[in-house]
Amino acid sequence: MKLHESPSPNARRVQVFMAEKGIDCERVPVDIRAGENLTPEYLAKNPGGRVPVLELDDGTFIAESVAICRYLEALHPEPNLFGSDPLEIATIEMWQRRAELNFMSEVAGAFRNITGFFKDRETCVKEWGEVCAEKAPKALNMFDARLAENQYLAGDKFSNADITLGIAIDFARMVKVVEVPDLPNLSRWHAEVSARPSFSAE
Ligand SMILES: N[C@@H](CCC(=O)N[C@@H](CS)C(=O)NCC(=O)O)C(=O)O
Repeated sequence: MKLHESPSPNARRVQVFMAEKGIDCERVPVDIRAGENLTPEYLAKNPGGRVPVLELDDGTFIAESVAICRYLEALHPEPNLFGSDPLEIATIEMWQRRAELNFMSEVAGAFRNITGFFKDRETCVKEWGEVCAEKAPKALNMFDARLAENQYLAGDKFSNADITLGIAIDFARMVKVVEVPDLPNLSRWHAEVSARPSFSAE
């Protein structure tokens, strides 16, 4: 098994997930800045042209960070990160999707459109980036309220939802295009998840 990756938030979601599970595999660096992910060779692995991609020993390719993590969870069910009973599975999925759709996607929209980081391959609209940058911090209030009553997003158990939001916040802080407000419950939770050894994994 090989993980095609780059220093990027979506690849990091798989890196942290694997570290939580104690899984390791060969890593294949992909230089997305130089457009290695857009070559015909790479597009044959993932027609979506993004990282990460997991290559299986039989030559199968799995793209999409959540699909990769679900595959790994099915192979290595413990520690469980996607839930183990119907309600827990749905709760983790709900918070995972909220983290991805309401915050991570907005941060990505702000980053891509304001900085023009990928302007060699897409049209960047600065005004749209600014709309995303304005929406992203507002979404954090929903997570802060949830974390006032719960240790983790899905309840008392660390899950894939925490990985998505934690990494999206780290990325927002790193690229500095989205303000991350200092909300008390979110800050308490972020300090806790950041202290997990998996959050330092590469
Ligand atoms: N939904 C995909 C998103 C993957 C994605 O957007 N990856 C970024 C890095 S974080 C990428 O490959 N960007 C290169 C590009 O846009 O050309 C997933 O979860 O894996």
